[in-house]
Amino acid sequence: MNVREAAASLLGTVSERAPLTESWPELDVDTAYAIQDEALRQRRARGETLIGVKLGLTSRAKQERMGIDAPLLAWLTDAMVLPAGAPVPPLIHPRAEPELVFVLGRRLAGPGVTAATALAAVDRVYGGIEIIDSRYADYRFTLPDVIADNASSAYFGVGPVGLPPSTLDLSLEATLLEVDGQIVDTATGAAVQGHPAEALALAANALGARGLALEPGWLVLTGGMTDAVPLRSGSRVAAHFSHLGSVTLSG
Ligand code: 0L1
Ligand code: MG
Repeated sequence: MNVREAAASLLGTVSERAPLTESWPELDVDTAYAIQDEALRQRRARGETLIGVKLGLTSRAKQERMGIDAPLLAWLTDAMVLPAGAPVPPLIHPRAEPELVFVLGRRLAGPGVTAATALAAVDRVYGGIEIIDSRYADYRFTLPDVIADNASSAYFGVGPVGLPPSTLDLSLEATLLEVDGQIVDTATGAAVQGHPAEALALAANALGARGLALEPGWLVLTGGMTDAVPLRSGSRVAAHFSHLGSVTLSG
């Protein structure tokens, strides 16, 4: 299998499959990002627009659950955005996680980006929910597998309140994650690399190493604050933020 075939095969997957590394054991992280980039190229060729990036595995809760201790990046397109309250389209085995979402006012290009310079490039911060849906059976994968799978990305919704980041302490911004009326988990922004601006700087520097940058107007999902929870059909998941309002999606 080559990069183009792997990207097409992942994009065409609609039910659980084996990890790429079972048949391609030498697949490395750089090649996995090349597969991710090729899948983005194929999605753009069919009409999707690139609108930003997401980070995954930026919190200890997520890293411990997935058994991988390295954050990773993936692409966001307009086809992944869900309006508030919207039903999540049928997926393989969706999970939901609350995230802090930046909208960039200025271009941010690594290397050398710090949390402070990253935050200065942010126009607004929002609360959000990401819906992940690994194409791999039981969410079992290696780091190259999950990178090639665009970090399990499926959909996301962004909340109604966007604030300039200077108006709140994002390390203290709290979320309550609710499923069908029960609070199932809580976290603050400090769960995301100590401060979500650290995750933003990480994204800018990682893209910089690949000759890329975060562009003005892009969204950046900074990573699940809590572990992800399964989203069952007919179920309703909400993330309530202390200053950024609430976001609700339905399975
Ligand atoms: O949870 C996973 O499927 C691992 C990839 C990272 C996804 C995320 O944190 O958004
Ligand atoms: Mg996420």
